[in-house]
Amino acid sequence: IQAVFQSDMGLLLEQVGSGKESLSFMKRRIRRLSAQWASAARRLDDKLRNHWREQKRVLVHVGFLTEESGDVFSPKVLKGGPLGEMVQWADILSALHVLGHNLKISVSLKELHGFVGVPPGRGSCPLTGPLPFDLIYTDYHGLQQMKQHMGLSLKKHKCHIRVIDTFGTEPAYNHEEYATLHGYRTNWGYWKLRGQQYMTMFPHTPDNSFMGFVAEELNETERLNIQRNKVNNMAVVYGKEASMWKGKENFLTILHRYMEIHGTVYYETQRPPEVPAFVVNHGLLPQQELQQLLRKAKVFVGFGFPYEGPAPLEAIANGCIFLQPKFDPPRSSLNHDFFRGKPTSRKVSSQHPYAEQYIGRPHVITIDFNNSEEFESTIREIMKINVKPFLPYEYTCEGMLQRLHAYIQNQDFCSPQAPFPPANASWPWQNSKSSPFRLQPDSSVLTWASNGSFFPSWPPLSALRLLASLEGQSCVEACQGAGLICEPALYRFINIKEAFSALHFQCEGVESEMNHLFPAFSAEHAECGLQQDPLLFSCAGSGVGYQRLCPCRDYCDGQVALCKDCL
Ligand code: U2F
Repeated sequence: IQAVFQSDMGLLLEQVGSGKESLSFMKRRIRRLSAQWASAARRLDDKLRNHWREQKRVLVHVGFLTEESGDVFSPKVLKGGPLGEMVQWADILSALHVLGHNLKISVSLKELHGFVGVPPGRGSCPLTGPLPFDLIYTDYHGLQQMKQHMGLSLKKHKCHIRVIDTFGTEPAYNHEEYATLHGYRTNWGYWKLRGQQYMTMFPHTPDNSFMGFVAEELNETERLNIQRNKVNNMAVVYGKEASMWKGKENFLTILHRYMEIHGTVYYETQRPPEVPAFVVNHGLLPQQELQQLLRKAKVFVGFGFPYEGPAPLEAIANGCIFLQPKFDPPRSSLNHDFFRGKPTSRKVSSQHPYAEQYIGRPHVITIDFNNSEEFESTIREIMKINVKPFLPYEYTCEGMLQRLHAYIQNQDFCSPQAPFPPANASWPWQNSKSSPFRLQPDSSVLTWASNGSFFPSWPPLSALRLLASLEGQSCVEACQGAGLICEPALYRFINIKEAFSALHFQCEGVESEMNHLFPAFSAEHAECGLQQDPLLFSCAGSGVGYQRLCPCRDYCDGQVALCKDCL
């Protein structure tokens, strides 16, 4: 069946159900953004004119909202607790619905049982017949529940699953035996899904797929009005929970010398002691009213927590400058409590690395907050500069629809992934002994010699750009350095001896090993290491003495998840 764009949200709102604050929050959001989704759908429909879009049977099981997982988020919706996750799930549901897929939603075990055909009751009764869904979107809690309640059959149906995973999961943590042997074991990882079955909130690591969410979009009149009505000396502080303000008196005092400070901190009866008297505290606001406040404010100030939430994008979209602290040294699961136990060793360089790296000045200013003079001079600078509202395309409704559409129609984790050459095979797909790579004129990057169209692959092989990292560098960094992005789906094409010779590495020996840094060249013994287990292909990761082989690709302006040949 062909999927048809759907702009009426009525059916979706019915399906979401009620009875929980979290569901009401999501429904309010779906309603509020419905016009924006509808016009995005029209635009994308125009662009995709001739594309056949297969309608998929989709189950969305939101594990963290189930009573069985403790549902710690719902009671905090009106009290300053995390809303980012709900923002994202509301947008995922909206996007799937608008794309016209056949959607079922579950927020309890009972509903899950109903949908996957397992009768409610005690014990686990494995699903034996075919899975009645093409795709299942869930989270780590939901995955656990499905394992318990679908029993062994989960293994059989694993390739249909997508895990919404805020901070991301790196391949070394995802591979159970490898993680256990090499110290990457956590409470979350070890499911042995393909890395790109995990979908993140920001494009954290290319090892995962970037799902994202959306922010409010403005029309031309609104943009002009915002720019006209900006209040130069008005600041909003990022942080809806009093604890996020703790110990910040110093900055607040400096900021207050120049600006009127507003906050949206939740409180019950009295002003929380962490929030000084000179701050205009509005209490936790509905999303819509927060937007109004951001439209007037000149600057949105982060004090270090929460990490990587949606609010800074909303602020920037409403014409604020986002001022945030740099983390030096960067924080990660290796050195910081909040990230400890998360299945990634990604280094978080500031409160919001996406804002820092993908948006940057003039919309985002990242500085050392320990330096009060720099903080103060930056405030003065901010009062002088004018910025326009800005929203990266990937965070617009059209951008999210385009990306999700591309994933749904192209990502396939169920078919066997040929070709994966055995360690000692030489270039196996052509009769010629010559290298499959060619150096493009004026470039240090190798590209695939033939057009590659005869290898089923998405992203297509034509997007592949091969390069070697510097010693001790990850492929994330190496590709970035060349203005490209690492593409794990293309590793299987470069895990061959010929890739080393194309890059002029002289291998004294070639070995094949389970090592998340491989394929890589080890300078010490001039050893070339090939990857033995495709599950360990990883863009993240670096090791002293290793120069890694990296499959990079280009990306569309404002849509890093998609290469230029991807659509
Ligand atoms: C992040 O979670 P948070 O929910 O704390 O992230 P924020 O960026 O603060 O805001 C999320 C939403 O809350 C809304 C605002 C944002 O869309 O419009 N909001 C509001 O409705 N009223 C207000 O007065 C203030 C904000 C992240 F998203 C999570 O994944 C992490 O778990 C968490 C911890 O790092 O940070």
